[in-house]
Amino acid sequence: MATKRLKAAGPETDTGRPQPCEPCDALPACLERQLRYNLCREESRHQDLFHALAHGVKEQLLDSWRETRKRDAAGQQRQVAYLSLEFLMGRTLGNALLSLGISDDARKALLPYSVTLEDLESEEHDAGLGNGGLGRLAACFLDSCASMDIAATGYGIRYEYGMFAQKIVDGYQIERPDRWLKEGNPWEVRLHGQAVMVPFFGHTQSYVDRDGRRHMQWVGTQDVVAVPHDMPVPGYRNGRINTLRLWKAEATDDFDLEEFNQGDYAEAVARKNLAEQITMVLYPNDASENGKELRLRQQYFLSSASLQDLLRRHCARFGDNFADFHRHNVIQLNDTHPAIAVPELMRLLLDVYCLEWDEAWHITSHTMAYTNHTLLPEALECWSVRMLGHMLPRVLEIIYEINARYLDEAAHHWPGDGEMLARMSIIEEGAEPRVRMAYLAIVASFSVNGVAALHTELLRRGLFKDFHALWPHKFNNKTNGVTPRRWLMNANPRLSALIDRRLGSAWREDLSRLESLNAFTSDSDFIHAWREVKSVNKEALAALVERECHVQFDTAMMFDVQVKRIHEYKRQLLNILHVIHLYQRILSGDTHGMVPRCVLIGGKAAPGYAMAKLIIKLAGNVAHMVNSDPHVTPWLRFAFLPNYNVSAMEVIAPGTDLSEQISTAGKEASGTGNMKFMMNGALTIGTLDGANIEILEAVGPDNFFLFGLNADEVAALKPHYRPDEYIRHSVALEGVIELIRSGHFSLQEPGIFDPIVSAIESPWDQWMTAADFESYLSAQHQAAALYANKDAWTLCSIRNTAASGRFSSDATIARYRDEIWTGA
Ligand code: B1N
Repeated sequence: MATKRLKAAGPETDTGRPQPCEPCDALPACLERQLRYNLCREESRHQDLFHALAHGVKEQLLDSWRETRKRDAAGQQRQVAYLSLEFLMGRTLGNALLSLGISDDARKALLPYSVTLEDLESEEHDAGLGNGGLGRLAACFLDSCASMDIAATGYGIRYEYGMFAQKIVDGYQIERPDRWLKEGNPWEVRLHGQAVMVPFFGHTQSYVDRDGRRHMQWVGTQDVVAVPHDMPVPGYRNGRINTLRLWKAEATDDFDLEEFNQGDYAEAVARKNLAEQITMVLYPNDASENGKELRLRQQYFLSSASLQDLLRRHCARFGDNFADFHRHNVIQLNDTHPAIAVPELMRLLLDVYCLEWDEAWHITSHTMAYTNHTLLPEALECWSVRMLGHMLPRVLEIIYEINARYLDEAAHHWPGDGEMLARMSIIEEGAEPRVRMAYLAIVASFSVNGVAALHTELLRRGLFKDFHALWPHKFNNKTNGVTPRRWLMNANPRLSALIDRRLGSAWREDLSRLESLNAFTSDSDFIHAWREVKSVNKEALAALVERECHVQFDTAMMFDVQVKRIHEYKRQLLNILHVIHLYQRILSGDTHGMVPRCVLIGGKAAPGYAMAKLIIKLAGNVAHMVNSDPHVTPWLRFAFLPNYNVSAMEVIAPGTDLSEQISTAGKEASGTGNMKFMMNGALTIGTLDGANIEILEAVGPDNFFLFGLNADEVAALKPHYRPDEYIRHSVALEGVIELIRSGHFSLQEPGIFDPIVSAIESPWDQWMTAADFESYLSAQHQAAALYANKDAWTLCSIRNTAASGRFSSDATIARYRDEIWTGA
């Protein structure tokens, strides 16, 4: 049998480590002991001190962590397994101290070492195990589950190399490997005793058991060991410590004996590498499919290891009785990336635990819930049948069986409609047949959700409309949210303290209470204090920009910011065109109605995405021209921030005045950066896309700069889009395009921006940059006019924070809990 169940786990602690400290008055002693006995250093670098403190804080967690595990193992709560190829956790220290309520103790403990807590916090490497919004959402959800006392486990991959580090050389993006583990990860606990085996390759065969029942088995497999590395996820001051379980791939010790005996010992050992490749690197593509064999191996590795873990826990409590498995467990699939878990759960129930098909299907289809995160066709995963048949032969057989049975059901609904059935089949037929992973996920899930109201509506009306006709009850919306612990309390302690002074601290447990801030909008002291906080936060952001971009931002100017992955649909280009337009106006002496601005763009391009990389180059070249002209800089400064990541955002969001959320309507499923900015009192300039629509609704049109076509208008315009007409009717756009075409920004490399000009002018430009340009300009004009009135702007800023409560991920998770996870 391929799937061996390894021996039961030993005690879940790091053996050989010093005993846990007494609660916090012992933190100083604990720190000293860590330095002396664990790190063996007396003279310490900041990095050593960080490790000592982190180990000390982890010790403080261990007891509660164990108790949480014990409580959940015996409890009645349905347990959530959140399966995701990405968890973009960022740093842990500040968040852990906040949740445990021991930040002040940590500060005190550091006094003898003449370093600040902030110094040490900045020593921690970001856990960059994700690309962007999808991975960060998983991290926010874990934080909310722990804080809301929900028994949830995150299951992911412990990539050796996380999201690449971005360097900018001569204006071009260069990718550098992110060896985030090189100095060790103080938070993780390796649990070799709970390793499981994941099978690959081999073939299937049938056999008849003693009772005459026919079964399938998967034999001749090459197995890879999955070793769990657990990270603590502390709840906010509630004693719960949940777990993020990250799997690392290792080779089995029993390598090929024959090879061994033939003297190929070294070869056999060297082959370990093949297995260990699986968890080597995160694929750096955001919102596009990877299609690589190694990526499928990662997906199956995560899915199989996590399911074996769940089944083992279930057996430890209920023996081989699976009838109630779905009442005790729910599996939330973070997009289709772990959707191979559907046939894998069937396989384990059928082949390992010997259930009948109907029972196994009942359990699987009452356990799985699927979240869709994008409508972009290039991101919809399809795996070649050939590849699946080779790598996971038994899994492919099960997919075919699921499809056959489901198509029978669909045929009852649409009798005789063969075309419809071909369209809805999990298998896409053709020269190279493929498995449509989204269809597989929908068929097997009791819940299918989108991530913002518009996005869910477009799923129902468009991409999944046939499935919606068949199973309307499965479809539901869960608008994204962000955790206020990281994104307000920890990132913006000054604003948090100001809010505490006015509202008391109850908002920290219930973010909807921020609405009470609206009562202070005629209190001039408060307005003044609010502006002061923003100003100090802008200084911190200006220092970051100075350090990383060597551009001076002036806090008296408006800080206008767009940070997110670089993608054509997000339209960083539209932002750059606006900068060029301002630049032209300033040079021509027309500054009427302008306010001085500092524009910041940051984000990574997928390494193979040439147009996104060219947009970065354009930003850099425009920034160079803008910043080196002393006639321009009193009005306009422009910087591209390299290596945008979670930690950078913790400085950026609090210091931003204007948040750019300017995607082509219908393309951004939700967005979550938009929520972080709003929470920190930025005003949004944005289209009617994703969660922007709900932000606008929450804060009101007077506190939001709306522009552009809506999703229906974009769809209607598509067949007759004529950008040349928009350009002809816009003096501003014509001027901007001519300036780029003239080579003004590419004197060293003539013609390099031709593809950008062609894209804007193309009738096939899906992102319709030209169509929205004039409307964007007038929204920017309104933003400038409001900014000129400091008090009016500050009032809007307060109203944005006040209305941000509904975008707490606690509110989102409450709905997942009440509408998806409770029941069965
Ligand atoms: O998921 C976020 C949303 O807020 C964003 O609007 C959405 O673009 C993002 C393949 C993706 N959708 N799809 C991905 C990531 C990695 C990958 O390999 C697709 N990311 C999103 C959270 O809901």
